[in-house]
Amino acid sequence: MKQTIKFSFVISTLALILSGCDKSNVQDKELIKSLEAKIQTLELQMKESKLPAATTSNPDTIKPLQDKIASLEKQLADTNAGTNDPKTLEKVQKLGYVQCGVSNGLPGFSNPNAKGEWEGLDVEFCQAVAAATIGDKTKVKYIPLTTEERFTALQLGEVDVLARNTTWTMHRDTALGVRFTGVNYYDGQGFMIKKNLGVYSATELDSATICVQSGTTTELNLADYFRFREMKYTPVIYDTEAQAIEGFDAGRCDVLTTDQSALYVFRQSLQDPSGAVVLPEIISKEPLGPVVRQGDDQWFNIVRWTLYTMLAAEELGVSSISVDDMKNSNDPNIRHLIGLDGPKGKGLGLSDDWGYRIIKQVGNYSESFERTVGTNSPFEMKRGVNALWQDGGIQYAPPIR
Ligand SMILES: N[C@@H](CCC(=O)N[C@@H](CS)C(=O)NCC(=O)O)C(=O)O
Repeated sequence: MKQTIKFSFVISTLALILSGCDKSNVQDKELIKSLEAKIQTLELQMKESKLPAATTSNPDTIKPLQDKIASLEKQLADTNAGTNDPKTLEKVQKLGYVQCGVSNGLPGFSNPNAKGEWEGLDVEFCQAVAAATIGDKTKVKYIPLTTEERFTALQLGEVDVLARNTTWTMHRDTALGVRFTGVNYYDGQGFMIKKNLGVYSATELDSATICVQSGTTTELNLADYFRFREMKYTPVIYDTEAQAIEGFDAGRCDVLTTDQSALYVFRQSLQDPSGAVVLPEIISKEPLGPVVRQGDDQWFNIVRWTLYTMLAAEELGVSSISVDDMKNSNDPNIRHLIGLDGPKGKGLGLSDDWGYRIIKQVGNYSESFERTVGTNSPFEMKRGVNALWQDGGIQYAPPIR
């Protein structure tokens, strides 16, 4: 009884803080939503009387909530102090490098290799932006960011572009002072389980303990999925994916959930990869793409059309190897792509060969995909929906003309 009162007190205190936050025009409602999801889960557990007695007074349960509130308050203060520099291109060219926000380490997307060099699909996208704007793909400063830090870092100008397996959602695109420029990987949320759990479908996960990373769409989708199906689960929430994987590997949860591409990557880092399996269900849409600050249309256009240039180059069969020969091409689309004919670079504030530089130095989308996550990488991911529209996928670039 005493524990129930204490638990109710925690919930009502959190609710009070959250409603207070709402009134003060909080930008990051996403954090609030994740707190609300957590509260709902806790309430559900209490209602069902399934909450282990130790959990209510366990600081491990309360601490993540307190940390989230502190992080929310800091973001509020930071956002109010934040400035929106409308001249990102000028700043980047003056500095001589692009500040690119990446993950702390997600092999295939953004991860330092044995030599400490960053590599991956998102990393190559940062390099493409540097090739377009500075003329040298190596001129990138990689800034690793946690899921919780990423939007604040962008808002505050600590990074010029965020290329960090970040899902494009309406809330993020409209309420956080940031804008998504496109999708460089169409993903979806999945579940990985230990084989000995004897489960073959996500629909059998009632009462499971699930490791999940905080500040992600993953956490929110998880709460929705279980609530909608009237299933129960116990979340084990971590700040970084490394901790979540370790928790899963050490048996602190039955299930690990995140973007499905990442599950296949993480599976390889387990002590016994063959003892874990990724379930077939995809429970959400996770279109991952590069993000910029709101308020600088020129920079938004540069980042967006960098992605489209890589896609259009694949569509037109122009690669890092063939691009020099293509200077002799009579194909009007190729001539537009590499800046021989209009629209050239003026509208973006760049020199006319900006597209050529991206393709020559980094390559087209297919080259980058296969090298980092696809058939020429250890991950061997199929293009699937990330194939071009003409090959049965949904990747599509508007005309460059
Ligand atoms: N796409 C989701 C999830 C992003 C996410 O956090 N993914 C994890 C696992 S794929 C991650 O980036 N881990 C690496 C890290 O924490 O640095 C989102 O945007 O919220």
